[in-house]
Amino acid sequence: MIGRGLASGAGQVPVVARICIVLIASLCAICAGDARAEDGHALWLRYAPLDEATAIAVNARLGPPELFGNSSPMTQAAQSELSRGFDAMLGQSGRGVILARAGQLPGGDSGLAEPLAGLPSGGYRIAQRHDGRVAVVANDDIGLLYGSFALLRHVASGANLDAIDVTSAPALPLRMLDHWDNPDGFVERGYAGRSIFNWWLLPDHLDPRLIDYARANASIGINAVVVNNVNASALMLTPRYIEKLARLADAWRPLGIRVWLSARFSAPRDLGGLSTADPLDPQVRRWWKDKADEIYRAIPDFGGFLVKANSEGQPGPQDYGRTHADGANMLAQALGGRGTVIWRAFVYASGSETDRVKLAYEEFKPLDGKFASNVILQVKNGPLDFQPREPFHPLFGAMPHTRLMLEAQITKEYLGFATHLAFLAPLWAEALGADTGHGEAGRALTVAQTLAQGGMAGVANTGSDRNWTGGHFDQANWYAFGRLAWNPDLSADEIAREWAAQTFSRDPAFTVPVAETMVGSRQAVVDYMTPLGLAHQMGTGHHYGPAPWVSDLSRPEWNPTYYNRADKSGIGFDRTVTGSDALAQYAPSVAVHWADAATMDEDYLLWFHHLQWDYQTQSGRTLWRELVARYDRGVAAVDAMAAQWADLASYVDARRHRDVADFLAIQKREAHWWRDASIAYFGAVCGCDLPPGTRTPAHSLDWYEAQRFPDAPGNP
Ligand code: BDP
Repeated sequence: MIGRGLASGAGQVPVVARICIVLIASLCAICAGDARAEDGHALWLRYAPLDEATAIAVNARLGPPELFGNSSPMTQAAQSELSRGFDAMLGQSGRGVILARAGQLPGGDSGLAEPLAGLPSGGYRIAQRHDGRVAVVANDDIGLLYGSFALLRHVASGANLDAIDVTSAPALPLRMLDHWDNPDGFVERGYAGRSIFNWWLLPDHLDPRLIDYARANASIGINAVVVNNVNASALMLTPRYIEKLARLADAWRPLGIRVWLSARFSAPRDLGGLSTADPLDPQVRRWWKDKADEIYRAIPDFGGFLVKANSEGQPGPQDYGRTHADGANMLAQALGGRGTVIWRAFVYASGSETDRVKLAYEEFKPLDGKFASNVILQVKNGPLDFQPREPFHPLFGAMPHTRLMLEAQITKEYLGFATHLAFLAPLWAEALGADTGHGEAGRALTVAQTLAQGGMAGVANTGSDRNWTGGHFDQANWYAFGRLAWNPDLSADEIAREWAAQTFSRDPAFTVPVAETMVGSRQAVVDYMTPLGLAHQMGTGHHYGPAPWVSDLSRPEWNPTYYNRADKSGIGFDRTVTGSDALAQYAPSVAVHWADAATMDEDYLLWFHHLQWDYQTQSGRTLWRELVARYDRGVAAVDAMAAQWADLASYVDARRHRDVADFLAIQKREAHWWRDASIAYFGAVCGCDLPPGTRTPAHSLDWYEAQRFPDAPGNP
């Protein structure tokens, strides 16, 4: 009401008086540290006012907000978001949009619903009615919610509504965030402060941030949240925590988000007092069934369990001589038709001198077809571990009788934490668009297509930092994850542009160059950290900074030297038939592209091949010189990003501009450090001189090797 009064009365107040009111209001806002000041908290939902011409054009397509049919908590959430967004963007309240369920459109508009026939849940159409006004139409209420957010996104990105006609539906059923948050508030691999979940105060107090978090998720189509770490505490399954979780589930339901739990496989022992957690033991099965019943009594739409089993010390069915399928199916039976088990494929055995990247395939491929219908296998995008670049995981396409989910990491454990600007949409798009080579009759079968019965999970990058994600540009990764899980065909550039327009400025003089930089930023990280297909060269435990020399860790596959295999004669991991033959896990039509070092995409060169230092790469340079050139290219790209950002100061509010500039300065320093330390080490190993004209590392190799960071964040 206050907003409406000010807006409608404004016309009667003399101009000078209006200017004074605005000035006084701004001063008060500054003095009071106004929460509306730009600190990044509003994410891409900040709904900045439109310029006058666009506001008039948009306004012409709106009318009094209206809902055809009965209201529900979900349609109320949609309507409240529409008012919030349009009030802020148009500077006045009262105008809005018609929301209509397909069957409830008035006669003259019934054709609007035609394209919705057969669309999956959540699909919507935004189009003009017979009178020119805009309507959001959907088969279900969640579609109305998503359509409302899509309409706001459309307008907030700077487009007008004159010819709008958009029909869209989610490509993948599950679009999930996985939080690696512990009950005590620590976030494993978190770089944005403590957990957003204050379990201690739940269920009595629900932080309003958790509603904003759910709005942000709903705005990009995320519909599932695993609230706790895969390295799970059994505490989360106790009655006390189920009550807390129920409060969260109630709060998020109107925004279309279901809660899920990471389940500790040994819970029947840890909590139930049983002597075993053997999945074939009747008492164990009973315990899980009772636990599931207890959860569903409190949370009727509970999503299900995510399980990390027999991996990195976690308990699992193999502790009892059972298979992963035995474990997953036991939990699936406990949930029954009510929910789903998501079983992680991220496993690797200790001690063996085989190739770690082969292990998940070896373990799970034989189990194809053995999982219950409510089990989904969750596979990381690549076969190693969320590296800056990896080939896609060979399990995609190789498990035709198993529902699959792709796991991506939004938090940047291996890409410079929250401080490096690395837009991950290109990384995910690369994986999603890869042809697995398992299509029928020579047709392509992309990784994204193999997820049609599963979905995509992203390890969340949120925390208690005011801007949620530590770095402002890290918000773009949360955003891009949701957008790609909704539509894996979206281009990274498109996502970057719409995000930048909503988050910073709609001016194409800003969005175009910024999107271009964002799209190139991931390759920059690859170049200054792990060029030419190198992987896992990060510092021990915390994974901060370069450590290609580390070779003394107890498990062979924890050592960077295991992956770079650099010695006097050459560098790289031979995964061809003369080496580990991991290549054979891919379909022949795919493997052939990586088999020949001379013709392959050199971004994967040292992932698949061990080559002499004087091997001639496709540029004509020797391998050593090419490596140095790639490190230099990465460093130069970061220098250019920092310079570009300085030039764009006039488009961004001072505080966020400074925040980003500070982080870019850190990234610049660390990119140089990565390059210098890596060149110092590899140069020493091969006994190679620096190519002429190349900058000498700032310090000695000893200096780089002596760096220690026991205080690096996110390390359990
Ligand atoms: C690794 C992380 C570790 C996770 C593990 C996983 O370093 O903290 O627990 O992945 O995905 O990348 O289970």
